[in-house]
Amino acid sequence: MFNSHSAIDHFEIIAVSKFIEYPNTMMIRRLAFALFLGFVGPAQAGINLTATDAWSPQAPPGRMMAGFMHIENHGSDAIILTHAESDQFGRIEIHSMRMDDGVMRMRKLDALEVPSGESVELRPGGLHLMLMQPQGRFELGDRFELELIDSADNRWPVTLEVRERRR
Ligand SMILES: [Cu+2]
Repeated sequence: MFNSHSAIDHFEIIAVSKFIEYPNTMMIRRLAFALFLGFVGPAQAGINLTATDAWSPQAPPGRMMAGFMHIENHGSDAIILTHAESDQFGRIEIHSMRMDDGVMRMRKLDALEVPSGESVELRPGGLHLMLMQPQGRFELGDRFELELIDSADNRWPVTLEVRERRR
């Protein structure tokens, strides 16, 4: 339902829904202003993660796919991502990749820390999401959603776009 929006829109929507319960019109007004500016400023301590430029290289139908994105922690606390979930995939893991005797090897990470104020790059040849057991076919330009999940079970929806595999 948010397909026409960029991934960052989702975070703003989630961030607002977390704070909107407070019966504090000042805070709501401040949030509305932050939204107008396009970001939620440091006035809100705590949890504020964004994932931008999220994409997945096109893969043959039924094969595992990879997810790449730029993740940034704007909050005051470190965030420890543990995995992701999507109704489009049976299972999603966080993987690292390294050269071992001339062979690229992937390893499942149980924790990927994004320190406060820092960012982490998921990119070809490096850290990535391993999207296992795809439930459907994905064509170039298709979009699908997943949720990044941290050790406290906070969830951040991300929309990934299927793009051409980079050479
Ligand atoms: Cu992998």
